[in-house]
Amino acid sequence: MGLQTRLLDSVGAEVTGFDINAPMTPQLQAELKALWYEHGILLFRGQEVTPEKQIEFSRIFGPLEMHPLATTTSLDYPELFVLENGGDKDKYQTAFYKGQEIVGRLDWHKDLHYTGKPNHGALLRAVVVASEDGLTGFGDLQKAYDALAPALKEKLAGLEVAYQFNMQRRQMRFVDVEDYEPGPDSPKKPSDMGFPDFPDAIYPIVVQHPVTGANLLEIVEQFLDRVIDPERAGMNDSEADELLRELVAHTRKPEFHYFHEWQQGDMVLWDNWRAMHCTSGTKPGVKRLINRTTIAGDVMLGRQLAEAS
Ligand SMILES: O=C(O)CCC(=O)C(=O)O
Ligand SMILES: [Fe+2]
Repeated sequence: MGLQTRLLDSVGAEVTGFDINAPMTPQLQAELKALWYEHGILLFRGQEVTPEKQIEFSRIFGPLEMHPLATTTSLDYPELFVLENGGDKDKYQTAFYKGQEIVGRLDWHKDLHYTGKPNHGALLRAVVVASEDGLTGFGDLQKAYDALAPALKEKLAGLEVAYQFNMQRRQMRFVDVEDYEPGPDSPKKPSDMGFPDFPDAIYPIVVQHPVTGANLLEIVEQFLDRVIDPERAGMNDSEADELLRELVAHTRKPEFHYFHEWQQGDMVLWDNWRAMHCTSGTKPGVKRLINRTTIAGDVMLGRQLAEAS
């Protein structure tokens, strides 16, 4: 058969010559894994996927992680995490952006980043494609690092940042909250969503990818809070905030992004150590269903500051 790739807009690649129902020989598995590390984001189109096939295919990339929230996993397949818009959980995910009511929008993030041990990757498969909107965006933080000016790379070496887990978007320091209003049922504290609380997670601003060794810019705007001991680099707190604003603006550049518009039969696999992601959300009432499998992270990329009080 032979796999081919076609580069997506700026980052990631579409894999063609692939059929999820064909035998996964050891050679094919090795090729797929190599492409995942090479591109960070892989798109497969026109696939006939069952839950069993999705789970089996995802295991090529590593052991799967079960999500701790029973409410979001499939009853029949604990490995499947179900993301749904247009159902009875919409009210918890509804908010207002520039006066528009939107369900399920998520800022740039990495999954489980707030634990210091993000999962290694995930695979999304469209079960029901939204009639409009419902895009998933991916941002390549390896390309973002590579594109930094040499002097800035030097300044970042050895610096650390803290991420503060928070349910309230208004309290996140680096997301864009202008013209944002939470919905009446937006969660206020982790227990509203059945989540435990988490202590701050600390990361080097430049992390080395555990497998490829590539430098990654570990700046993800959701939960980003502060530089640790900025005086070590000769900065006061406001200069450190300014640096973070500059870095967040850098990660928002379209040249590091791919926004996926879903079609039936699509699967997207990403490396959650290397790439951040976000979702546009949908208008209220629009049906959208995605099944996610999660490849467990077996490496601490960051650390936890202390136990949550
Ligand atoms: O619904 C999506 O497009 C992706 C949601 C997400 O952030 C995730 O699956 O981790
Ligand atoms: Fe996510």
